[in-house]
Amino acid sequence: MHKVILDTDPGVDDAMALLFLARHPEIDLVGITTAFGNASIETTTRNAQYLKQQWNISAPIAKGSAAQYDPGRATHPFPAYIHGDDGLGNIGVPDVVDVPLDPRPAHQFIIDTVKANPGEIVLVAVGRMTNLANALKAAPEITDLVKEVIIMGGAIDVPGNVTPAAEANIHGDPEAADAVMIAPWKVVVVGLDVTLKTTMSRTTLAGLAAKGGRAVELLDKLSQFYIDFYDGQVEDSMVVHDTCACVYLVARELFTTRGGAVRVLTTGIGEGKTIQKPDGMVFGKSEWDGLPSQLVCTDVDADGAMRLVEETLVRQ
Ligand SMILES: [Ca+2]
Repeated sequence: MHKVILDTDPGVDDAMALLFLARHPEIDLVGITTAFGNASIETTTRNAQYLKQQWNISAPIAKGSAAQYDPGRATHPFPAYIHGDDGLGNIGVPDVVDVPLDPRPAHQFIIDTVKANPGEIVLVAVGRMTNLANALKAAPEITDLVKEVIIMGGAIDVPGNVTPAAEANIHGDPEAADAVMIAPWKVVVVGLDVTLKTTMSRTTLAGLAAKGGRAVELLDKLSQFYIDFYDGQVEDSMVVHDTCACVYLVARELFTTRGGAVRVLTTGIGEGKTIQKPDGMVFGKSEWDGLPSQLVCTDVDADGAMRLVEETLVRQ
């Protein structure tokens, strides 16, 4: 059984990831921590509460930071044109959802849960890395206690999606992402190199909704706005970014990986770019030297991954 904390900014593709984790039989979702990114922290937290309520998810929710890791960094505008003004495809989520929050801030929830389950917790982070970096800063000893960190973010050998250099989750808080990459724990980077290959068509999603009950019907409804956005890139389909990272957790044999230290550029025109120094390649002295070797995903069996996603979403 994989004990997982999902750090998330719901977010349409976050919603699918949450349902995947909740329905996969080998995953024990022990906590949900919220990040800002697809929308404000108020909105993403309310959305997590709404999805927990609608999907009867037992895991507690802890609200994340409203500010970047580096307090001097200005916030980028939220991408309402991708996820809707409400962050869930403009389906009319109530302003207030009566689901209690854990009293602790997200980073403290992460620290306490990791310390209570030494060596067992996998952190799956599918938003900006702010909460993970705050947890590292407050309790650096957790690096010895976390089993693995799997992130959706970055673009290693491919262009970014918010600039030619940078992917959105990294670009939104680059100092936080760099802190996560260089910490002495095991990080797996599931970035655009692979997530752009995992897509789900509107027709497939509708078919899943027809056999997956009310939970998948809601997922289908809230995904329509996002599919409309992605229609220019992949015909009548959505890119399954965040769920792709969750697939790695249970089916890593579907992925090709490469080891090596990873750094994130925090200034200049490449701000938010993720760069790996592949293990075994020889360079001159660099800012990658002596840092932990992390795994980046360079390829995926997309058909196999999407079969697993489809099977899992319709489990009752
Ligand atoms: Ca996300």
